[in-house]
Amino acid sequence: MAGREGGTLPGADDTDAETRIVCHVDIDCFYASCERLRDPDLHGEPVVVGMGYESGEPHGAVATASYEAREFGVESAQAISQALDRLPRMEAAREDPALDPAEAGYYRPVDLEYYREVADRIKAILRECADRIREVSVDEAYLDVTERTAWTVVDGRTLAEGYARHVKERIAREVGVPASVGVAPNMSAAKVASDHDKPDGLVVVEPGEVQDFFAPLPVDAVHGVGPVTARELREMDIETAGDLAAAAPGPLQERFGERGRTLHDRARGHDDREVTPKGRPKSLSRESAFTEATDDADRQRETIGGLAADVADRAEGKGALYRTIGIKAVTPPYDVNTRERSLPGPVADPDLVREVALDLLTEFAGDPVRKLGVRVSNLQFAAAEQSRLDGWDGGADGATTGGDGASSRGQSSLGDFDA
Ligand code: TTP
Ligand code: MG
Repeated sequence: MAGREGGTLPGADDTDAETRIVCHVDIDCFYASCERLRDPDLHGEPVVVGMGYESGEPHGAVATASYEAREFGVESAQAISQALDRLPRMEAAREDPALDPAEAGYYRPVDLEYYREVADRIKAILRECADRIREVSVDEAYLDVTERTAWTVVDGRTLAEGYARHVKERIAREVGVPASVGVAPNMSAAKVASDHDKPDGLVVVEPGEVQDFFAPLPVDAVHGVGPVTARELREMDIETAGDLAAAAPGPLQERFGERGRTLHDRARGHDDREVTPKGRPKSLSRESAFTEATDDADRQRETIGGLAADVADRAEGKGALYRTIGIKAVTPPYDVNTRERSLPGPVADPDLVREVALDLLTEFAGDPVRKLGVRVSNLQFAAAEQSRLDGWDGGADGATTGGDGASSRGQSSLGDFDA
C-alpha cells in the first residue's frame, strides 16, 4: 500500500492477469442496515435481525446483528434466546429497573422482501460501476473494473482506490447503507480485502503486494479454506496464509487433491478466475416421463402443452428471454431425439413456446414415446432481474443448466435434456 509517484507499480506488468482490477463489495450487517434505512432511530444502536423471530418472543435465530450488537457477543446463527441473554430487548429494559437501556438492543424479524428491494437498488449501482459483475449473494458482488480505472499512483494513491471509494460512496448516498470494499488484482484477494477492515472498510491490495498482505492472516482467511480444512492444515503445522504459501505443494496436493493446489496458489496471491456472471442458466427445461410409452397424440400434446407453460413460466420468473425453443422425445427402446427451432430474435412468449413445441412434436406423430421435454435456450436476461438469480434464495437453482427435476402431473422426471 506504499505510494509511489506516477507510473505503474512493479509487478503490475508481470502478466495480464496481474493487471486486472477487481473490487469486492459486501454490505455491512446487511439486514440490520436495511432495518436502519426505514427506521433511522436505529442508527448507532444495537440491532438484531431474527429469523423465525416474532416481536417479543424468544424464538428464532440471529440472521445478523449490527456491529454495536456484536460487541455484546451477539452473532449470526445464534439462538435468539441466547442473544437475549447477552443483549436484552430495549422495550424490556425500559420497563425493568434492573436492566440498563444502555445495554439493550432492538430486535426485528427478517423481512426478506424489503431486503431484496434494497439489494436490487445496490446491484443496479454496481452494474453501472463495472462492465462485468458476479453477484454472489444478496449483499455481495465482485466487480471487474479494469476498464474503468488503473493501478497508476497519483499523489500517493492508486486511481483504483479512488474508484472504489466512488462505488462505496454511491451506495451510501443513493441507497443509504454502508459497504466494505476490497480492491485487488484478483477475486480472492479482493474478497479478503473487503473483510479486512469491516465495517465501512476500504482496503486496497496492489499488484505485487498480495502475498505480503495474506502472509500474517490466519489460514482460514484464504478464500476457500473453511473450518474443516483449516483444522486439517493446522495439523500440518500450517497456521497462517504465509505458512500455506511457503508449504511444499506435494503434500498439500496429496491431502486435498486439486483443491490443495488452488489454495496454495491463492495464498501465494494467484487466482486467475475471471469475474463472470454466475448462476445464469444456459437453458431452461422441463421433462416428463410416461409410466409406459404412449402413442396417444392427445396425451402427448397435453404433456407438451403443460411442459411448455412450465418452462415459459420459469423463464419469466428469471427475467429470461429466449431465442431457441426445443423439444425432446424419447422413443423406445431409449432413443433420445431432440428438435429445436431458433427465432429471429429473443422473445418471452408462452404461447409461442407452446405452438413451436407442438409443431416440433408433429414429426413424431404416431410414434410411441416414453418421455417428452420442452426447452428454451439461447437465453438473455433482463438487467433488472439479474439480482434475483443469485441471492440466498436463487443461487442453487440459477446455477443449473437445465431441467430442475420437478415433475409434471405425477410423472417421473429427469434433469436437463442437453443430449
Ligand atoms: P453477510 O454479508 O455474511 O453478513 P452481514 O452483511 O450481516 O455482516 P457483514 O458486515 O459481516 O457483511 O450476510 C448477508 C446477510 O445474509 C445478512 O445480513 C443476513 C443473511 N445471513 C443469514 O441470514 N444467515 C447467516 O448465517 C449469515 C451469515 C447471513
Ligand atoms: Mg455483508
